[in-house]
Amino acid sequence: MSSTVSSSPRTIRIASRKSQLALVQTHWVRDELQKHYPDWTFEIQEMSTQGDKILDVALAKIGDKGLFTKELEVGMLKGESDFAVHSLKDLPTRLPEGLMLGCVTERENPADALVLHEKHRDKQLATLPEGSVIGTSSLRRLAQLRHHFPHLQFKDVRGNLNTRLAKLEAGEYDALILAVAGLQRLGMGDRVHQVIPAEISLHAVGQGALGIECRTEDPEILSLLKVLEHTETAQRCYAERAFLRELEGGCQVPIGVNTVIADGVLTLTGLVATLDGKTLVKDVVSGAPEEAEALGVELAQKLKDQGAEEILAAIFAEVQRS
Ligand code: DPM
Repeated sequence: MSSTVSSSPRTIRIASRKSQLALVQTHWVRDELQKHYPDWTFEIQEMSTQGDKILDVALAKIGDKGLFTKELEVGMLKGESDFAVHSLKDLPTRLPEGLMLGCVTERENPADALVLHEKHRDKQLATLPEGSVIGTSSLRRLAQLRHHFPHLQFKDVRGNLNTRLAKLEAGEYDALILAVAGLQRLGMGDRVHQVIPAEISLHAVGQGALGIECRTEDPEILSLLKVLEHTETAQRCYAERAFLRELEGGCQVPIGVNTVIADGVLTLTGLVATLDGKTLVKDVVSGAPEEAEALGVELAQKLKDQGAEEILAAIFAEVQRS
């Protein structure tokens, strides 16, 4: 396969955030590429982003304009690195001029997980005691879980996975909601007490997949990355991202999705919710996986027809005020 890359071996610089999860993901990408291109050299450049530094402000309030990606993007545009590895769900749907999503890797379980405090270990969302405090800073998780479990309370939580788990152990929360994929990649899959089904909570756009961002005008890097592309995941994620882009939603909005490809048909489910969980606008489209982006746009239009834009505008105003 390395025949697609024409020039002689050189040194490739990969930009990554410094968090433990980001580094596990970037090392995986590096190791896979090294297997395909044994004569090339791959170096990892570790960086902090704004999102890693600001830990005392609710995520929803900071907004989403490349919170976890901007510093990496600036480095690529200056030619200091060749590509950047992200959790796809943290990559904005509109990228800076000159950069593109060059590769989407095979997705892990995209669902969310319930992680309980030891004292609740036999419980599930439905059976947690009245008033239990659930830690999440995702408006998407908050809105959908409030809808199904009005007996629970929700409280913001920030910081990396280990910080969050320490806060859970210290008793600040009765449970956390975290992505199954992140826990699994860090070897903490055994902390998952309940995988939350799609009927209860739709996952975030791109959740569970890695997105590799690179320069638009860099065909050599683009063809190098193609060995890691997973076509089905990419089609699903292109549909999800087109849906989110069309709703002008950043990553910090109560928008959830689910995608399935079966018998050559891509089915995309999407939802927009109010923060009190009282209104969920949800619909489904399906069609050819090759038409992924058009399906995303079609679903966004269906939800707009049902009032999605008004819901999102009201939430934006509310978050800015609070
Ligand atoms: C985004 C959200 C969260 C992350 C919002 C959402 C979760 C924030 C929170 C856009 N990015 O999901 O509705 O609950 O406080 C993030 C995680 C991963 C990538 C961690 C997680 C790992 C999983 C993956 C943070 N970004 O969601 O538990 O690769 O998809």
